This record gives sequence, C-alpha cells and structure tokens, in this order.
Amino acid sequence: PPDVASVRKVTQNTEPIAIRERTVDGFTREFLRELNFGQGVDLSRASVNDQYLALARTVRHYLMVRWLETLRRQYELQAKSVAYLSAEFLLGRQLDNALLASGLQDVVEEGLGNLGIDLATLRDAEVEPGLGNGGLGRLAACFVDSLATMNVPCIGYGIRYEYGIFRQTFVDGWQVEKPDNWLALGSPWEFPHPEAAVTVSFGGHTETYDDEGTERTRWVPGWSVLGVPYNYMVPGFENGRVNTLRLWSAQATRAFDLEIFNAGDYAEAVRAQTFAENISKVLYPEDSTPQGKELRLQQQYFFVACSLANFLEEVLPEDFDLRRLPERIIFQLNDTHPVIAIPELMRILVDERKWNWDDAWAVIQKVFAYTCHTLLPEALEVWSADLLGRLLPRHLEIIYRINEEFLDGVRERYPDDELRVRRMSIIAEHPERSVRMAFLATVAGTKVNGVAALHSQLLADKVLHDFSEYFPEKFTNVTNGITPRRFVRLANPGLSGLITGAIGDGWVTDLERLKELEPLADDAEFRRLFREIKTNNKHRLVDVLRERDGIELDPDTMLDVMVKRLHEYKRQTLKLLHVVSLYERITSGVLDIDKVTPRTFAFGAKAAPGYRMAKQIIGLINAVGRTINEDPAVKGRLSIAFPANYNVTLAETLIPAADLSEQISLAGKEASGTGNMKFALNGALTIGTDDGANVEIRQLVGDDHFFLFGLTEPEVADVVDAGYHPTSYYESNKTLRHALDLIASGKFSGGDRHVFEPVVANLLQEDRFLVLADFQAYLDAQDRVDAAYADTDAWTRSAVLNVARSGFFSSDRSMRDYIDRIWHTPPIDPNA
Ligand code: HBZ
Repeated sequence: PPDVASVRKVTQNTEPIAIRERTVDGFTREFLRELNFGQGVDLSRASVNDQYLALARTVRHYLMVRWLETLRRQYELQAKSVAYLSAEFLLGRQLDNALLASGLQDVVEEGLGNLGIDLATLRDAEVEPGLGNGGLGRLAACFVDSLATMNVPCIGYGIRYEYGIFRQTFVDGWQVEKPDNWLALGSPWEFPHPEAAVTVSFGGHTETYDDEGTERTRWVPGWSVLGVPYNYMVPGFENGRVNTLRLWSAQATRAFDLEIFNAGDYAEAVRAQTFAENISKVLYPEDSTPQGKELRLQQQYFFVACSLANFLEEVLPEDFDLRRLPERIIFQLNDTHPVIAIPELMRILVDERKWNWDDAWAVIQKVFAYTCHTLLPEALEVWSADLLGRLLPRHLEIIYRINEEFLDGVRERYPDDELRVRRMSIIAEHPERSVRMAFLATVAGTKVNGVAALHSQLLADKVLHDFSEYFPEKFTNVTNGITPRRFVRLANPGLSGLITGAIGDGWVTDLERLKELEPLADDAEFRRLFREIKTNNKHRLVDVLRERDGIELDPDTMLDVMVKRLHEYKRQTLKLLHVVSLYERITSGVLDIDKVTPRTFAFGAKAAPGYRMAKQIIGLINAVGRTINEDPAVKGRLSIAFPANYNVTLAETLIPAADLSEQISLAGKEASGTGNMKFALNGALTIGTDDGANVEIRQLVGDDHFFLFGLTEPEVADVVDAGYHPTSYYESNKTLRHALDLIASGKFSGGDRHVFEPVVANLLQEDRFLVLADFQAYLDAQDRVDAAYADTDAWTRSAVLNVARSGFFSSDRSMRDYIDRIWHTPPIDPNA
C-alpha cells in the first residue's frame, strides 16, 4: 500500500513484484481468483455486485505495480509536487476510467465475454462517488486526471464523505432529497490506512510561555479527532503513472474514548465516537451560499490539518529542512474552503517548530495559491470571529496578526485612507466581526486566479479591486478545462472512433490536434458519419432514460439541453419561459405548429435543499413538463425531459447526445462553466450569453457557429445602476406577458394560482438576474437556432467545427497554464 512508510520498504525491497499477465487468459485467471478468494463466491453464484467488485479489484491490481513505482521514483527524485486541496472531488465512476488508463479495455471485455459476463452490466453496478456539488468538485477531478496523464507529481487532498451529494427524487414534481449511501455495497477503489491516522485538535485556549527568553504561544486544545487517510489511485492515461488522491475520514481518538470509559460511562463514549465521525459524515449540498455552520468549519480544518501533517511528516523525508518547502510543494487552494491551511501552517512553523514570525511568513507566501470560483458576493466565505475563535483560538490570533501587519503595509502605501484600510481588512466588523477568507487567501498566497478570462478580469476590477491594485503581480487567469479522457474518449466512443480514424489517436492527450478535423467539416461523408454518431448517441440516451427514469424521449427531435445546478443566476427560468411561450403561442394559434422545430427540452438540476426559490423552479419545470407532455396539441413538437438526480454518470450519456447547449447565465455571474466546454467538444452548438468561458468558446469556434444573445456585463452594470424595472419589460412585451400570465393563471398547477405565484412575483418585482431584460433577445436567438437547424448540413458543419476548435478546453492545457503561471512544477521525465 502506498503510504510513505511502506514505500520506504518497497525502496529497500529488491524482490521484483510480479507483473501481471496482460492477456485474456491472464486476466481471466486473476478475475476468477478475486471472485473466489476476494469475494468468497463461485462464478455460478456470484451476484452482479460480486462480479463488479472482483473486476474492480483485478483492474486495480494491474495499476498497483505502477502506483508503487510512481511513489518510489517520486521519493527518489524529491521533485516538486502539487498538493491540490479541495473540499470536493466529484470523481464519477472509476471502473471505465481505470480500464482506459491501464489499456485493459479489450482484454477485459473479451475475458468477461468468455465467462458469459457483459462488461456494460458491471459498469452499471458502480455507484459513482458524488463527493462534490458541481463544477468546482468536478474541476478538481479533471485536474488530477490531467496531472497524472502529464506526469506531474500531485496529491489530491480532500474529505471522504460517508454521504456525498444527495440523491434527488421528484415527488409530485417537487425535489425530495435522499441520502447518498455510496459506500453501502463496498468501495473497491479505496485503500484505508488507519495506521497512518493523524490527530486533529479543536477548541480549548491558548497560553504564552517563556521559551529560553523568547515569549511563545501554545495552543491547549479542548478535544481532538483522528483523521484516517483513504488512498485512491489516479491513473494517467496509458503512461504508467498513478498519482494519489488522499481523502480523510474522521474517527474518535482512542484517548478520547478511554478517558470517558475510565469514567465509566459507556453510552457517553459511544456518543463521543458519533460526534467525531460526524465531521466527515456528509457533504454540504450548498454550492453558493455558505451557511457559516460550525460543522462545516470543522470539516475544513479537519481535512486541511490532516493534509498538512501528512505532507510534512510523511511525504517529506524525516530530516527535511522546511525552509526549503517552496522547492517541494505548492498548496493550491480550491476556493476558500481550505484557506484555514494558511494559519495552520503558520501555527506549525511558529508554535511547533519555533520559527520567528517573519521567516514563517516568508515561506507561507511561497507555498499557497488561491483559485476563486465565483463572482457572487453572497458566495464569498466569511467566518464569524466568535465561532472561529471558539473552534480554533490560536488560528484566530494568527489571522489577527497577519491582518495587522498587512494593514500596516496598506496604511504606509495609502496614508490617510482609512476607508480603504477598512475595505481591505481581512476582518470585517459588520454585521458581526468576521474573517473574510478570500482576503486572507489573497494576502497570503503567491497567486490568485480566476477560472476564465472574463472572470479573472472582473475579479481584479471589481470583487478584489483594492487587492489587485495593491498586489498586481499576484493576479492571473487560468481558464478551466475538462478531461478529454472521460468526457470524449469514454463518454463518446462513436465520436472518438471517428476522430481517431481521421487524425489518429494523439488527440486524447493533445487536444489541440482536433484542429486537424477542420477541413473535414466540408467533407459530406464525414458529416454523414458525424450525424450518424449523434443519432446513435441519442438512441443510447433514449434507452438510458427509459430504464432509469421511465422517460420516453423522441430521438428524432432537436435535443436542447440545460444541465447544471439550479440557481437563479444560471437562469433556468429563461429557458422555461421560452418553452412556455412556444406552447402558449401554438395553443393560442399565434404560431403555426408546422413551423415549430420539434424539440426536446432537457433539464438536469439539483437545488440546494434550503434554497426555496430554486426548489420552486424545479417544481415549475416539472409542472410545465407534465402539462406539455400530455397535451396532444403539441405532441411530437414540444416536450420536456427532466430526469431526476443529474450526476456525472448521466452527464456522460446526455452530453454526447445533445444538439444544443444552453449556457444562458446573466453576463458577469458565471465564473466559467465547464459543462459548456463538454458540450462543444461533443458537437453541440451553444446558445449563450457573453459570460464566463462562453466568451472564449465563441472566440475560438467563431460567431457563425455560436448563438450569442443578451446583455453584456457592462450593459448589465448600466441597467442595474439606472434602476432595473422588470415590469416595464412585462408591460411592453406581449409575448413575455402572455407566457408569464399563463403560468400565473394556474394552467400548470391544476388551476391553482398560488402554487407558482412566488416565481412569477419574483420575476416581476425583483428579477435579480435580469431574465425579463434578456427574454426577447433570447427568443430571437432561439429563432436563429431553428433556422440554422433546418439546414442539416450547415448545422453539422458548425458542429464539426465546434469540436475541431475546442481543443483549448482540455484540462491538460489548464494544467500547463497553472504550471507555467503559478506552480512551476515540471513534469517528471518518464525516462529519467
Ligand atoms: O466552479 C463553479 C462555478 O460556478 C463555475 O462557473 C465554474 O466553472 C466552476 C469551476 O471553476 N463553482 C462551484 O461549483 N461552486 C461550488 O460548487 C461551491 C461549493 C461549496 C461552496 C461554494 C461553492 O461552499
């Protein structure tokens, strides 16, 4: 197993590890052995789950040799690594990716086939680890995939939630959350290492003491828990490298138990256990409005303290001089969730290693970098000083001191500008004293990056403007990317085969080579094959939705897809108003049904359980869907498909089938988007605003192959500054009025006018995200979509060009940018 202690043993071990035979017979033997000795069952009596677990373990054996080898070489080379600190890793299913990375797909398929087992059935037995909310968590998973593939040493550090993102169900069209018990049937991809557990402390108080003439502080914690590491393999694509993802699970400390046991209270001891284990029990399902809950801060400090201790004490050699830490590591902070690592490392250096403050601070400023993923002010994490001080008293003191010294510098640079000092303070005073985590990360980090060009610009110009003036050299951009292995090669085997047939298979690790497809956009036979693949992907989706959700989807319609978290700024309501408007105009005779392009409007979206408006909108989409799907007047023309529980697995069949990708957030609100990239790379055309990475997608694919609409960010700012009045749009636009009135009439709620009143009222009275202001422009753009879709050949040509010109959005490129601009961690030469 790959913890450092055993790696050291492996280094000394001269016995070669038997390389497993990569033949069908060799695989079959290994698989049956796992079934018999691992699962303890005969093939004849093995359940699908038995077979899946045996297969997973067999595959991981093949990767294991490479994992150990990677760790051994890394230890020898002492190369600089990336520690990607992220509260979320939204991995998706592991089996297929492991098969692809290890090059075992064909051998396994044939071997299983000989035994009468269908690989696809076993694939479907895997429950995906949903250890993330959405884009941010999935980005972390794409990044570690790319780093492994690019031969860059990386450890992903995060939390092994016992329950991931909730399973969404619909009851009468309303979202009901069910726990995601992803571990119930066993998790064959993880390697627990209880012997390497780390103790993490909380609470208590601080005290000063005299240390041979120097006054020092020590933290006397009140309680502690254990962090048990679970290691996961992160295999590179066909390159023999396997990096590590280390997720922490909380357990009660033995000491804690014992103390209470000795006091004779068994029940109390068990309660303590439960209390400790709560820390990694469940992923918080809020993706934008942090609630400031104590347990959440416990989670953050828990995983960060475990990770720092693990890196400093286990990964680095025992005698390592921490002054050289910047040569060995960069801690990338995935949003503010791990930012408490900054005072934690200060505490370790100053209190435990007894460094002076300035030396410690100098190192800190070289080993942390911060990625921001939002522009919404309410999404910026702020911790109440009271809460933070109770849970982590020493860390709060350290934050105060960092702030004092920082503000001294600000005062020096801007004398007599107390307003600015107050604006820039890491500590806010109103409405209560609190710590602004984004500011702390910016002050302490070597770099701050946004996740798309527009986002980074707005960060520097608006959200963190004072800071970009003060530290201009810290601000940079790295546009997000997605892994082509999972989202093209695995998700879209048809398209992958077509591409490889045309330009060879180099594109899988060098996605810019898709450019070579450009001339083929003008090749009629290529376009025919491309279309055929899209159709096949739709048929595959039809099967999946029928089986999974009982949804009947018409594969002969345009598939228009909006999948992402439900959020007002993303504007699912704008898309819904388009559908309602079409329906209203058809049924009232304004629009000739024969002129309407047959479309399936697909939605996939989870709402944060406490986000009432988002849940209302889900209810409304389902209600409109029910009415429209049952109405013979629009049969074969309009339908809504809203499968519950959109997740990575569903994305993998939905995205390759899509014709149209909806990326319609209000300009200036979506930091980047990554779904937008997945669609373009799978040959969907985008209808989108000038927001996030849409801007870059449009620039690359070209205006003629992208349906742009809506206010630009500066226009939004002007409209808002001038005082936005949604009712004026309602009053002056008949189409809009009729659509909204139809909802308000109770048409979709069995005549009950109250049910969706809050949604309509919110749009009419507040409409924070300017849905009504962009409505007409959106409808016009949808008319352009229809016109373009009518010319099948031209549409296919645009789709091919979208694929050919989207190579930039590989997460391999994002990683190269991080390496060049922030990390400076060269790949390991595989021949060294
Ligand atoms: O991060 C998303 C952005 O909205 C999206 O534009 C971007 O493409 C993506 C990757 O950079 N942000 C999130 O997904 N955010 C969260 O999931 C989140 C989770 C917990 C929080 C706050 C935000 O406390």
